[in-house]
Amino acid sequence: EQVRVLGVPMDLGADRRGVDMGPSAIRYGGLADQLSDIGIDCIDGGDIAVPRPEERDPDAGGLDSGRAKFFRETKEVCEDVTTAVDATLREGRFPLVLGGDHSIGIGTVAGAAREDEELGVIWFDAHGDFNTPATTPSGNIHGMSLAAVLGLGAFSDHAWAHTPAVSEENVVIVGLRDVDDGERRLIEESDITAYTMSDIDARSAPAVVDEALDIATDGTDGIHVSLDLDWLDPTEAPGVGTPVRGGVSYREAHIAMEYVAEQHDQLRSMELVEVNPILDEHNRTAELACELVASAFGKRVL
Ligand code: DIR
Ligand code: MN
Ligand code: MN
Ligand code: MN
Repeated sequence: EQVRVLGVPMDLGADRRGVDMGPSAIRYGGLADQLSDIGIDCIDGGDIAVPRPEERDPDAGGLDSGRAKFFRETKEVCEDVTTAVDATLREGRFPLVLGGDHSIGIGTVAGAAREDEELGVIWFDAHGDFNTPATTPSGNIHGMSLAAVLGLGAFSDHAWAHTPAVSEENVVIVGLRDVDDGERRLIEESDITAYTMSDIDARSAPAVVDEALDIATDGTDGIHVSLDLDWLDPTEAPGVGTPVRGGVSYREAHIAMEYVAEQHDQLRSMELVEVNPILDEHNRTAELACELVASAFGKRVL
């Protein structure tokens, strides 16, 4: 199996500037070496072009109701991501997408989905990313990407965003601890499963991740793993756009990825998002992201 890396230096979906440097930081953090050390061949597909926010008007439109900054540009970038991920799968390669903010997940999931197949999704994140243009407090699409995938709110009118191959029953959020009010209602009304940090505290990370994998693989033809580095505690991953204290530990993150590796046959695509080297300490968040990828691809001590 060959992994194809796709960088998406996207920061139009988030306020904090610096996540556009995530793909560089992760490559510099040793991604290719981590993979080759465990015998996985890795080719680099380069970066997808992303417009600079300074050259665009965030409210130029494209959306009939509600608010979503850089909606048009996000659509353009996500369509390119979808095309690249889809082409990678058709070549028989594994797409590993490097963000960029989490708005790119809309494009990655759409590219990972196959016609007449069901796709499960595990979203490791401190946040729900379940706002819609009607509930968003920020207008930032990175806080709406999972809702977009499921076609909630105004996203239902936009085929580039909504991926019908993903059913709410096969979507799992793991590590939730920062949710907006409108978003909370949407999560509760939906059929997705959301494991909060309290669930992880009470039941352990392995128990929760084991169940998450069961849900995402139940009746599906493959799964997509979306890893927002703010899932981890900021003491381990300070270099993220929106850090929230109380996240998973270094060890919990590794065992979670080791459990993902055990379902490797089901794993179709993966993405690493929200790495922000400007806020980091000597690139340690990007380096940790590379280590976690290695665990997800089967790296073991013995
Ligand atoms: C917040 C922040 N819920 C929003 N979301 C973040 O703007 O919708 N997602 N940071 O990663
Ligand atoms: Mn996120
Ligand atoms: Mn997040
Ligand atoms: Mn749907």
